[in-house]
Amino acid sequence: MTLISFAALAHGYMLYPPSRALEHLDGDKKAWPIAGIKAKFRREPCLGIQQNAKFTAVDAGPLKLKFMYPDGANHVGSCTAYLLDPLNPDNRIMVGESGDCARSENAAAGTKGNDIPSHMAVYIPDKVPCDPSHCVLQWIWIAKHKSHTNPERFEHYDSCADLTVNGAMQTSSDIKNTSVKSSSARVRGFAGCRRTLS
Ligand SMILES: [Cu+2]
Repeated sequence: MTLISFAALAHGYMLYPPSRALEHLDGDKKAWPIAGIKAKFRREPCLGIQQNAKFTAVDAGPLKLKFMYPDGANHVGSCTAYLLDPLNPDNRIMVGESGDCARSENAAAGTKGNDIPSHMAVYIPDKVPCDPSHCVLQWIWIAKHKSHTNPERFEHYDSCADLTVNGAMQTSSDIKNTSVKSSSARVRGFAGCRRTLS
């Protein structure tokens, strides 16, 4: 194993919809993990970052998230996307899931120094847990270090993008119970809540 990305300071981030970190954080920091690595190499979770100056307008329906994985994208791992209410982030629904959102356009790991693009399909419903004039799309990536000296080490990432959802209406609280259940299942073993997007 020679392609070890151990010292890389950039890892992965959401390009579209443009994330808060992309807009407000300097340089590589937008791609840093939020957990699973020494404090000096991680950034704050995206819900704590200043919101986007301009919200991205999207339509209810299919949406393609785009990502960039700097430095060869040598991490793999599952990705989940949520739509949430920025005024009460516990009000959230899962809008998509991918077994490995870093590898949709490049099956193998890239070369150190190269940036690897990737994408993931989500579905924005027409009933949303937020005021459609301001929702947040949160992407969460649990990434494993394939060629690291400790292959069981996971790094946690997130990206938040502020959205306006056209053609949607806000729903009431019954959505909340569903989302709490699915998120605890995910934390237990990443095996819960297999919502299929067709
Ligand atoms: Cu990393």
